[in-house]
Amino acid sequence: MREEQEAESAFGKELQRKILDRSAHLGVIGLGYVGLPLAVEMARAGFQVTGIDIDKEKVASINAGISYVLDAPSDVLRDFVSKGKLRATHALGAIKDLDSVSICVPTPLRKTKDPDLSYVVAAAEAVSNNLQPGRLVVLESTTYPGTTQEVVLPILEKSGLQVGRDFFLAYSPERVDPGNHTYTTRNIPKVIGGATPYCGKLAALLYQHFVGRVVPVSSPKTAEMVKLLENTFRSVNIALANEMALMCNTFGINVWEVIEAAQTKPFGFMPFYPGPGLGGHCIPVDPHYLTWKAKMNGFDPRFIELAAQINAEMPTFVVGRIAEALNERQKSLKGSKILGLGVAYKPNVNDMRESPALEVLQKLSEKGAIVSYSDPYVPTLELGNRLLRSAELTPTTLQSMDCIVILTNHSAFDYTMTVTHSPLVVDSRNALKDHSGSHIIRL
Ligand code: SAJ
Repeated sequence: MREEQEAESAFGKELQRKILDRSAHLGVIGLGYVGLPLAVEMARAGFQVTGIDIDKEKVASINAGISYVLDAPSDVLRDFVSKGKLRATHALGAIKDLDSVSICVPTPLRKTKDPDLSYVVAAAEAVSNNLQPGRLVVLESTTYPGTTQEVVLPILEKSGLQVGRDFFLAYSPERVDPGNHTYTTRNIPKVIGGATPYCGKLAALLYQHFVGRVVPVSSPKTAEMVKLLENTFRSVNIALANEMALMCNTFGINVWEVIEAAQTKPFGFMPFYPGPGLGGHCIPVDPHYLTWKAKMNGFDPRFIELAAQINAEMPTFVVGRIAEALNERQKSLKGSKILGLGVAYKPNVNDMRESPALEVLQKLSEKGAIVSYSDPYVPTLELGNRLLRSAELTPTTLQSMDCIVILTNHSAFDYTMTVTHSPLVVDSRNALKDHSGSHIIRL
């Protein structure tokens, strides 16, 4: 036993030395909104960094010092690239030379709403094929509890190397909030769970060089569950806000006024807001990873699934409110000209992934409405088999519509002009909280 422990510490000590003297060559697989800022922070901490991505355009862009990620500005990226501290490649063989690899690849859902780990498995296979003794592997992609130990670890041990002795494995959930300038990769606390205590120690030793605070937990599956709690917490609370909106609608109560007043409670309350549904690549997806695994373990996560159902109903509810409002004005949905104001999944971003605005516009179109949209962040939009272009927001455009529906409340919009020149506005985001008028219909 003593000898084996020595073997472990021999490889571990070598890695520790390289981390402490910053001679370690660090790698990041997946150079998106998580991986690229992480690679930049590693380079900023003084390490040699190699980013790996299958997208040759991303690789070329990085090596030209041109960033495509808001949170990793080009001037910062260019500085590290020009100094030779950061480079990108699509060659998986580069993994062989790396002392650590952080895996930051997508974990989407299949059409069946089941987890799609194909990117994680591909990355783990690539690491396994190039694994050398003394290496550290950290999975960062959001996934269900058990992925690191049940899926990734067996793949890595196909190399013949043993975790905790020959190589080291940990899970550390990404917590990036794209476009958030207050909380960044560098100052967001980082939860880390090692496949063995020593793995966790080594991963924490490395990460504390480029994140402000490391939060060690007892295992990878604990760390995986932490992230899913964080995002499922949002999903169920947004669902509560949405159900309150549906209820207030039957009571003739302004749900936004209720939430604003409830928010004056200085403790024990946190505001969430109703809307046209859940968008983005995290909140609509992550709870499905958790519920899928729970059901595999024979547990029925009724509450979380019900929340997802309520959120999924919101696009239909918004379409219903538009139909009611037009009907009050002796108009039908069919043939009415309806403009969607804001289509990105949340304010002031250009990200369309899972945006509920798409579903609202698609449903309106299917019911025969003549649909258009205006969003300064989204120049074109595929709706079914049509390609729409963002309309310029002018008084003439607004006056030519039968209804405007506010789906995403970008700060850039001129809401006074919208209220003044629109014949009817359905506001699903309380963007018009400072305006009044019988032609304003709130969720
Ligand atoms: N939404 C509501 N009502 C709310 C809050 C959000 O309808 O009260 C909608 C948004 O419009 C959007 C969706 O939910 O369509 C998701 O919004 P989000 O605010 O959760 O933003 P995301 O998807 O960018 O979530 C990310 C997450 N970050 C990570 O997973 C690392 C999440 O954990 C963050 O808490 C969140 O950003 C944040 O706080 O901004």
